[in-house]
Amino acid sequence: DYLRQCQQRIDDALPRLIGKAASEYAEHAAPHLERLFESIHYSTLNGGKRVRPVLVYAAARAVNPGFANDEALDHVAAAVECIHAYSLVHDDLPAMDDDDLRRGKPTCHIAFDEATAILAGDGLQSLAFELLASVPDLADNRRLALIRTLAAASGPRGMVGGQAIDLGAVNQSPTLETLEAMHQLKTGALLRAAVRLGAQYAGANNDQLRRLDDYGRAIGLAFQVQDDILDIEGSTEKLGKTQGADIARNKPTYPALLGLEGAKQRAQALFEEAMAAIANFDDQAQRLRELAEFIVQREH
Ligand code: GRG
Repeated sequence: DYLRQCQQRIDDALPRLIGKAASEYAEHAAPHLERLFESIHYSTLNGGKRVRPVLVYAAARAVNPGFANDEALDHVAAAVECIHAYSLVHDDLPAMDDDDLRRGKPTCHIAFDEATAILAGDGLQSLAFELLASVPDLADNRRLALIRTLAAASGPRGMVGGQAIDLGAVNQSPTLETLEAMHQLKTGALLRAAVRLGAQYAGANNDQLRRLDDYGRAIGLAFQVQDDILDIEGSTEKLGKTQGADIARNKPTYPALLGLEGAKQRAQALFEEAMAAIANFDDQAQRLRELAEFIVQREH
């Protein structure tokens, strides 16, 4: 129920927050600008589990439930989803994974064209930081901390760096350590940042931040392990993409290195690490516990 509630909340907030930017410019815009906004909407408002925004809401709630329902928190949740959407649009490009389908629909460069998809991703990235810079009623030092967290997690020391390692690893045989280092950055950094952003928004102290960071690191990696497992087991959602695409492209995966059972055990161990990290939080962290469970038990 909480997941659905938060998904609804971000699905309502995203068009409001991104649409605002579109309508601000559209009335003066040439058709090309409208096409750009259309591609941005197409890539952001087309479903998705919204795991990262839900983590933002749940982490804020764990630290201080008084902040969790703030409308301002929607800016933070939307910002992280914009970065996620941008990463998927660019990841699907011919120069990267060259995928035709995403969430069961044509990818952005198929529905529009490659140049538009590059711009949609670029635009979503900028929009994310515009959203953080304009979070209402927030002290400047806290706003700056949010911007730094998202920038570090999505840039070359985070997601972009992970993608670079991934590109370099195709047709190689990395060790488990290299695989984990890659995923910590590529997928893990943004999930971890989502937790941190919610916590920072709600004014977490250093001790809370450290524990939540440990939780975020563990579930960030668990998410990827589960993704690899689902890629092998072929969930219905994954049939939209080329099933087993990573394996077909000879990309390293957890089941390839650990076997399917070993990968499942790794996911379970990471789940337990996440739970231990927030063990001394009270009932307010219950949603984070449920989300950790969702991440390792999800079927798509
Ligand atoms: C191109 C800069 C750049 C980065 C790309 C995150 C990433 C880096 C690429 C995504 C590739 C991918 C499919 C990785 C597997 C794990 C993952 C992030 C899956 C997609 O996230 P979900 O399951 O997607 O949260 P939804 O559709 O639910 O939003």
